Amino acid sequence: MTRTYRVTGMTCEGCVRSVERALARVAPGARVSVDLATGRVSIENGPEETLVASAVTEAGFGFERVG
Ligand SMILES: [Cu+2]
Repeated sequence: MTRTYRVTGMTCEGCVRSVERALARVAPGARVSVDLATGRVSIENGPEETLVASAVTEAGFGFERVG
């Protein structure tokens, strides 16, 4: 199953990589895609939302649930 979130505060590819790295730590088996322009983050087979949210916010970015 795929869940979509919005991550705020990303301004460059370095931010994208920071988010990807943070998510890889909590979701090693998940397929993660991060779109810099929209802030959309899709996670296939990821962990529960609270883990995603804390990984993103601990990396210094904002987290919003989408849908
Ligand atoms: Cu950046």
